[in-house]
Amino acid sequence: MLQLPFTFTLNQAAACIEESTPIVRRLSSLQGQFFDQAAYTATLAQGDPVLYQVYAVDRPAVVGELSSGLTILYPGRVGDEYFMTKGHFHAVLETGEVYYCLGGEGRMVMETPEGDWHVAEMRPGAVVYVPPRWAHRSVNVSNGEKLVFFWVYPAHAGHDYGAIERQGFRKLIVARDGAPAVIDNPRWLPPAQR
Ligand code: M6P
Ligand code: ZN
Repeated sequence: MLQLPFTFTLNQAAACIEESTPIVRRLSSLQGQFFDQAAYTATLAQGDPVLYQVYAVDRPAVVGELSSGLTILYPGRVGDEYFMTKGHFHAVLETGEVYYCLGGEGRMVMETPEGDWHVAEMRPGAVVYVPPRWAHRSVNVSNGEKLVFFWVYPAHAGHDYGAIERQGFRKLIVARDGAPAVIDNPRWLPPAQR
């Protein structure tokens, strides 16, 4: 069937896509992901804060289509660990993604199934290219600012949360002396030991 071109409005001042209703992810949906379990329980007990909102412009999950959208990741911490997205591999592993940072300061934590890892900086104007096979998670390391970024990926890629839900990413981003630092995740095991 003929696909018709269309336009949507990314409203940067309002940090939204005007035609889209956001998906809201709260702290409770990241159970087991923050390394300081006591801090997680304490933060959850004070209410279940919104960590991020995703304005998606979804397209049919077929080869050739592109889904895109805008994510707003709020500032905050659970213990020393900054607010972050769940993170995922693509269900179709051989698919990549592009992220264009519009506001705030963040890190993109990435890793492959073999355990290679990379941390990229996100700041306004930075475009992070996530190659096929790399899981990705965004982290807001700013001091009270929203991290805002636009993303595009192949619409048939899908999301695979399993491996990340089980043991998280190899690296964590935490505050050390007021600045973001990359540390090892003690729960992470190399592929041969899983
Ligand atoms: C990005 C995109 C989306 C994704 C969203 C939230 O902006 O990659 O596809 O859904 O982040 O991340 P997650 O699904 O890991 O919670
Ligand atoms: Zn993705």
